[in-house]
Amino acid sequence: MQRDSENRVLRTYIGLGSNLATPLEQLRSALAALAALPQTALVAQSAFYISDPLGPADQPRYVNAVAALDTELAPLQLLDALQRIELEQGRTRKAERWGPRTLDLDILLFGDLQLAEPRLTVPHYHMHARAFVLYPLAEIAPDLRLPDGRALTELLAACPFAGLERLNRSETVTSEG
Ligand code: A4P
Ligand code: MG
Repeated sequence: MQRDSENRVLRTYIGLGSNLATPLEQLRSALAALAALPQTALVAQSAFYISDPLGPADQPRYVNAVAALDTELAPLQLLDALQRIELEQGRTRKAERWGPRTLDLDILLFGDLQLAEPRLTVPHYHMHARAFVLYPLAEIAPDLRLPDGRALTELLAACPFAGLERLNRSETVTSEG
């Protein structure tokens, strides 16, 4: 069971991304699946953001969001659960790095833990420089600090909003990308 030094359940932040097979629906399903995880509560979710693809440019734009969970799962148990949700939503892993996907669920932060295990690096290795992670994260955790002490506000100041488009709650995306 994951508790901090004051015996509180740990807060973790999950990055959600999709650019295939009606991305907005993929993210909505994924949020429902996160809310249904055992020993876990979905406590906040950002708006959805359309973002230019990072990596190969010949792929649709992404929809991204960030969710906050309070969980008693261990980090690797949570990773297993996220990978099950990815598979249930049709994720196939291809050789191409940063290629298109129906659903990607990344553990951005897990309390104040810093992990470098073969299957899991936390904080997520590129989160500090990705607008499609930092802006949605700031919506739900504006005062956040990374385990190394850096404030989210500092990271945002160095990361332009360029290539991002925030959707209003009522907007829908009707086609891929
Ligand atoms: N892994 C290690 N640390 C973590 C973590 N913190 N969270 C391992 C989740 N997984 C973690 O991931 C490969 C392996 O990383 C997993 O088996 C796990 O054990 P993957 O999901 O199979 O592959 P991937 O996602 O293609 O690889 P990678 O390098 O994690 O890619 P990213 O960083 O997730 O980037 N552009 C836009 N606009 N929006 C996006 O969301 N996403 C990507 C993928 C590329 N371009 C994008 C977006
Ligand atoms: Mg990933």
